[in-house]
Amino acid sequence: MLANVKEMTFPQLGDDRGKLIVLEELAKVVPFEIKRVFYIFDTLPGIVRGNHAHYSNRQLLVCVSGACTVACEFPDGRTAEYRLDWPHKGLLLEGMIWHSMKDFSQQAVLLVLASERYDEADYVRNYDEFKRICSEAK
Ligand code: T46
Repeated sequence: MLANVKEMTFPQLGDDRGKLIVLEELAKVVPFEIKRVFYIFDTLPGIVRGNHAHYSNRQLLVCVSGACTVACEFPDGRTAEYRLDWPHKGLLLEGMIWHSMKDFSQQAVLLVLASERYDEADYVRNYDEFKRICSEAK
């Protein structure tokens, strides 16, 4: 069962006027065709978002302002947390990974590039269902 997380550091362009980062699809930085872009902002203190996995959708997460933590659980039960706190850091999530986003700072804007259009049927939102899918795939 595909489940891959990759921490990425994007090349920074720019000059003495300021910085610029380019997220281009396929061979350049983003390893999939980008079908959808959304961003999460105005998240209140203490709120945890996400709490789901995807069947097919691949996503690249970038906190373009502020910071947040992405907590992941993999099909084999391993867990890991990633702090996204710079616009040049990204987290690639591919495959069946239970993930949640938490500890949003004030002014945090989490940008998400997605490989698929929105489809609620691609979500596993029930944790027991996630564990069942993972154990059946063993
Ligand atoms: C993910 C994390 C990182 C849409 O109608 N279209 C969309 O493209 C999206 C992303 C959401 N929605 C609707 C579905 C819900 O009624 O917007 C509402 C909030 O979505 P959700 O509760 O899934 O939001 P998060 O912040 O928990 O999760 C989102 C993404 O849904 C998800 O793919 O991995 O960000």
